[in-house]
Amino acid sequence: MLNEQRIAEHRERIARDGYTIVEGAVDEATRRALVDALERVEREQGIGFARTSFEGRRTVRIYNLLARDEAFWPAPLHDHVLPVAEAVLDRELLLSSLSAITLAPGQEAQPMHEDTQQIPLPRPHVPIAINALWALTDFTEENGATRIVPGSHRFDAPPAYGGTYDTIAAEMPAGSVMIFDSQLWHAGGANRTDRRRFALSCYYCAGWVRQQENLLLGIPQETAMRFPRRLQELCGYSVYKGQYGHIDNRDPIERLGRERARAMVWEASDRKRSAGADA
Ligand SMILES: O=C(O)CCC(=O)C(=O)O
Repeated sequence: MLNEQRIAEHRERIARDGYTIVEGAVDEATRRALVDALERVEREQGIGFARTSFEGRRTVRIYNLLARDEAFWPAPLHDHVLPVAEAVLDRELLLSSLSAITLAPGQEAQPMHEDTQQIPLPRPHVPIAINALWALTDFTEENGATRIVPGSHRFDAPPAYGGTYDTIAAEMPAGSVMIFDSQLWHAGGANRTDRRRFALSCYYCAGWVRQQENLLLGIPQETAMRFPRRLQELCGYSVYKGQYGHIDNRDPIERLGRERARAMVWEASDRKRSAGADA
């Protein structure tokens, strides 16, 4: 668990450089279990290489991980990562997607991009999404460590697709997590080794931004019912500021058999007003 000071330091680094690295976030048993689960899901569900140059034709991408194996459920709740994302966005953030990115030998460098460049907001803007890239094997220059342009989250434009830029490799030991503002220019590196580079991408967005994966439809309701409450909220069984995401004026978490977290904004403001009148 990170203390308040460490959380503030990571938040400040993200504001200044666009990214921070939490070393030693994932213990060895968890790291090993996640790699095993990825290999199992890939094998049992017959998942092969992606089919586009962006996703990587020698990269195995596994989307919608929460629906595929319970081993992935704790990841979005990790106490060295979620508090940092909450500090940047706010506690009402959502999980935008949870996927795996496994670079095989021979994978070429990915086109430089930023993760929210499809969103038509003038840059730079307030952080609207935070990506947490979990290094499940060492990330090295040789095996395709993510290439980044430090400070680029403050540039007034995204990179030209496929452009060449001065970058550094975000090298980090296995078990580290790089947390970054979605506006940071970045791309997967080229894997010139003979081993695979395993990573999880645990991507969060502000509670008022559309999620990248449609988790409410992609995860069967009977699976979501078994999640811890906080994971249900992160997936979208929650109402941002008591207003965005309600169903007929009710909290969607009630569909999972839980008590609502709080009143909708309209009810809450009436209550506030009558409390004021009574005072
Ligand atoms: O694999 C990586 O290091 C980064 C991948 C990435 O940025 C993406 O697919 O959006």
